[in-house]
Amino acid sequence: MRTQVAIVGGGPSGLLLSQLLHLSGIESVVLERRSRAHVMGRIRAGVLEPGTARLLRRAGVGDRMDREGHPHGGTHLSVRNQGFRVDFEALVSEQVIVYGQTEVTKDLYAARDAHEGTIIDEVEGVTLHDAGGETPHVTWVKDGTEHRLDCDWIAGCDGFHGVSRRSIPASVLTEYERVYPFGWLGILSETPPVAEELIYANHARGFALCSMRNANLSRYYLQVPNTDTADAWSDDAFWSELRKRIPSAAAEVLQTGPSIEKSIAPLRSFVAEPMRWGRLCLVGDAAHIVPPTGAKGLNLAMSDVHYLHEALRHWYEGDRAAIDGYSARALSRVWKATRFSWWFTTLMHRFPDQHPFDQHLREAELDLLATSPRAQAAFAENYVGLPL
Ligand code: RFL
Ligand code: PHB
Repeated sequence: MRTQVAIVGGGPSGLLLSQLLHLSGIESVVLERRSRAHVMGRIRAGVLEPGTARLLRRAGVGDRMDREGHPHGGTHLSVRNQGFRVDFEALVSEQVIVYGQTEVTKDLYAARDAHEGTIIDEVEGVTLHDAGGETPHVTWVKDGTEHRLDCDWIAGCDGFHGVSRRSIPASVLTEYERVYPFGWLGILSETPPVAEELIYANHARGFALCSMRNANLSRYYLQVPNTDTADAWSDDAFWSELRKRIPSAAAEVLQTGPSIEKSIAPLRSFVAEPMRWGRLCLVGDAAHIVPPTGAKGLNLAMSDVHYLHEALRHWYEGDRAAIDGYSARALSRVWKATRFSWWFTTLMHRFPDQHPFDQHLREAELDLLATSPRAQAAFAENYVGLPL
C-alpha cells in the first residue's frame, strides 16, 4: 500500500491533520491502535481557544461546535474562597468555547467518513522504518496479518505513550520534563454546572476546578496526592472537599449527584525537541505535554497540526524548504504555552514541601490579578491562546 502521508494515531491531531490534508488534495492513511468506540469515549479536554475554533471551522468541522458549544467571555479565579472574574472579551476581545474533546473527535470521525478517508483501527505493533532516510514506511499487524504502507512523510500523532517519538535516536532528541507531585481527581456528573463560567480555585487545602460540558453535565477536579486512587474517593468525600475549596457563594449553590466517571490524571510538563527527524514529524502530545491547568494540551496539538499542514502543502506544491521551519515554528508556541501552564499550575496548587511563605506569595499574586487590569490582560492573552 502507498500513500503520501502516513499518520500514526487517530486522536484529535491525527484526525484533523488527515482532514486538512484531504482538503488540500493530499492523501493520507490514519493508523490507530484502539477501537473507534474507545477513542470516542475518552473524556479529556473541555476548552477550545478561538484559534482552535477557527481552524476547526476551516476544516469544515465547526458546525456542531458553533451550535452546541458554549462561548465563554471570561473565567473566575478564586483565592481564600472569594472569586473574581477575568473578562476576556473586555481585555483581549476574544472568547473561548467550552466543547468537549470527545465531541471534537466525533465531528472529525464523521468528516473523515463523509470524505471516505482511510482510518485503520485496532492495529498492533506499528513500526516506523527509515524515517530518517529517503524511503519511509510503516508496518503493523491487523487480524494476524502484517501490512506495509510506503509514504513520503510520517506524522507522529500517537500521543505521549506512542511509538513515533521513541523511533527517533536518543542522540537526536532532547527531552525536558517536570513531574508535579500531585494529580487531578476528575468527576463527571449529570448535574447543572455550579456557575456559568469556569472557576479555578486556589485554596490552602489544594486546587479545585469547576468546569462543565453542557447545561446538565458538570466536570469538577480536585488536586490530590499522586498516591491517591480514584476508588478511594467516594462521591460524598469528593463533594465535601470541593465545597471547602471553591468560593463560598458557589459552595452554597453547588448541586451534587452520583459521578458517572471518576479518574485521576497525573500532571507533567514535557517537551521533546526537535519535532522533526528526516521524514518524521511529531505532532501534539507525542512531542509535548502540559499540565491541564491552562487548558492548553488539545489547543497546542491543533496548532501543531496547522503548522504541519501548511508545511506539507508547500512541500507538495514544490517549496521543499517549508518543512525545515516546522519544528522551530511549532516549538516557539509550545514553549510559551509550557511556560503559561507551568506558571498557572504553580500559582494555583499546593506543593507538599510548601512553606506558609509560598502560600502568601501565591495569594498576593492572586490579589494582584484580582485588582490589576494589566496583570489580568497578560493572563487573558495567554489563556485565550497566543496567535497561530
Ligand atoms: P491523543 O489524544 O493522546 O491521541 C493519540 C492517539 O494515538 C493512539 N496511539 C497509537 N496508535 C497507533 N500505534 C501506536 N503505537 C499508538 N500509540 C498511541 C492513541 O490510542 C490515541 O488515539 O493525542 P493528540 O491527538 O496529540 O491530542 C492531545 C490531546 O488529547 C491532549 O493534549 C488533551 O486531552 C489535554 N487536555 C486538555 N487540553 C486542552 O487543550 N484543554 C483542556 O481543557 C484539557 N483538559 C487534558 C485535559 C488532558 C487530560 N488528561 C486525561 C490527560 C484534562 C485531562 C484530565
Ligand atoms: C475540563 O473541562 O475538562 C477542563 C477545563 C479547563 C481546564 C482543564 C480541564 O483547564
